[in-house]
Amino acid sequence: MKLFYSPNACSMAIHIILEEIGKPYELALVNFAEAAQYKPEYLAVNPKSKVPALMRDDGTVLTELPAIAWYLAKTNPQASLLPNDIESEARVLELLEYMTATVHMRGYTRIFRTATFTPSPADEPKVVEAGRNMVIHGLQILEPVLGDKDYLLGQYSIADCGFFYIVYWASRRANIPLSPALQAYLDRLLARPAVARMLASEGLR
Ligand SMILES: N[C@@H](CCC(=O)N[C@@H](CS)C(=O)NCC(=O)O)C(=O)O
Repeated sequence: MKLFYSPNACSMAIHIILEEIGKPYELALVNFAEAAQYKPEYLAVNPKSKVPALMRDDGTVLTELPAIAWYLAKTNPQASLLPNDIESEARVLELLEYMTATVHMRGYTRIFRTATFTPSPADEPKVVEAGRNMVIHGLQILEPVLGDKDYLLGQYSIADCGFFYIVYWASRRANIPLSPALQAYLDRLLARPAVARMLASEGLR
């Protein structure tokens, strides 16, 4: 299996899952600094120009973070990354969808890719503010799901692998303060060996 990734991108969620599973896999860097995601070599892998993309051993490619996460968890039940009942699976997918489609796409993307949301540089501060408010709202929605548990569903799951980059970016990229409960959650995830290996591999800390 080969993961197409970019350091400090949302592909880190899948990178963590692969580390948790512990089977051999390859990493393929998609260098955003060189706009590699728009070049023919990568378009042949993922015409959507996005990471993550997972190439399976038969050469087929799976895209979209929640779908890849679910696929890896289901095909590696020994890793116990997805509870084995339909209600929990639906809740995990509900969480991953909210993180990626709303908090990431509607929130963080406004903060990190501001110019794509307005033709007017004068409007950019307002776009950033709207993005920050969406992220803060997302964290307010997700914090009570965590409650006083160690992980979102109680047991560690792909939902936590997905939530990692949402809280990590708040802390490390967007300067959005975390509540004590979310800071403790981030610290708990940072202490996991699989997360530490992913960070080291991507040159992060
Ligand atoms: N809906 C996609 C979103 C993936 C996404 O937006 N990835 C970003 C990195 S965090 C990306 O590849 N951006 C490259 C670009 O837009 O040029 C998913 O869930 O996988």
